[in-house]
Amino acid sequence: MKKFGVVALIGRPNAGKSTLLNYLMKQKISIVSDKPQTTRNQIFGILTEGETQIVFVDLPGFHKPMYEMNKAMMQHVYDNLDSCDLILYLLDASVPLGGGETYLLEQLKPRAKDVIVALNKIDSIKKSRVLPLMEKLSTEGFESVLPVSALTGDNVDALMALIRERLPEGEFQYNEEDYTNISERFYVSEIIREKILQETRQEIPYCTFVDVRVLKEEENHVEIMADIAVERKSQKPILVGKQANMIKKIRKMAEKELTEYFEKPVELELFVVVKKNWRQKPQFLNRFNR
Ligand SMILES: Nc1nc2c(ncn2[C@@H]2O[C@H](COP(=O)(O)OP(=O)(O)OP(=O)(O)O)[C@@H](O)[C@H]2O)c(=O)[nH]1
Ligand SMILES: [Mg+2]
Repeated sequence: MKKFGVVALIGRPNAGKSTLLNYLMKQKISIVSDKPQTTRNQIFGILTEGETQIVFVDLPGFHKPMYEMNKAMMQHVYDNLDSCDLILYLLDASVPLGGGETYLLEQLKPRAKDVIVALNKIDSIKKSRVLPLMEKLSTEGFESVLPVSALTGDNVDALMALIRERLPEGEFQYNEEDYTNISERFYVSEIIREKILQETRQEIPYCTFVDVRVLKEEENHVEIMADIAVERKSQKPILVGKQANMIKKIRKMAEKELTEYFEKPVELELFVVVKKNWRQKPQFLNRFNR
């Protein structure tokens, strides 16, 4: 008897959804950073093991949208909440329960029976904090609650067992060798964006957008040219840095990781361009399948 199901990863920004996706998939699919709102699209990790196929959908963190871009991000969340078979709700147990989290909990209550709650980051907290949280969630109607660490993998096996058990019966919807919905070009743009997120601060991580214009894989090397768009002229010198130090560092870091990914030397050229207020223009989003 085959099982197939779509599991949506829902949670506040920074809860560890992408970290967990990568852990479950045993490979990097989705970028991670210590800044909120890292993930902007819906990114599938398709896990086929024996008679079971699970589509984990990594999603943007649940937040109040201020720009058109953020509205599109939240639309992915709502679409998946409606259509998925199971909701894997990641709650960062290392920070106090805030207003945003409580709001999200309320949104999930009507589907509480389809929700598995993963109390994440237990590697960084005292055990005594977990029990009261579990009790609170259970009084709110969430029956399946598991403390985990997406970073160390602690208890993730138990989480997987629970997911498998709750998965509906059904035929596989993807080929067994498929493991994601994103294109190589999109992955490359995300790796570059990850380095920007790691290296820059204040508004720069949020106002940048990466567009890979050239991706040419030759026999012995890979040539990549990418634009990094910022929203205003004044942001350009910040991203470039003194004597171009910032952009050079971003390039080196991305080149290193992409060289490992392609298993051959990568030459990366980055161009910082201004695309005025692009976050208000939805056409810049959803380019991940080309
Ligand atoms: N200590 C600890 N840190 C974690 C754990 N899981 C994730 N993190 C860290 O939390 C931060 C956010 O992780 P992400 O996986 O990017 O979080 P996300 O939920 O995908 O965030 P958005 O894409 O912004 O919604 C990163 O610095 C991770 O290293 C965990 O189990 N323990
Ligand atoms: Mg993420």
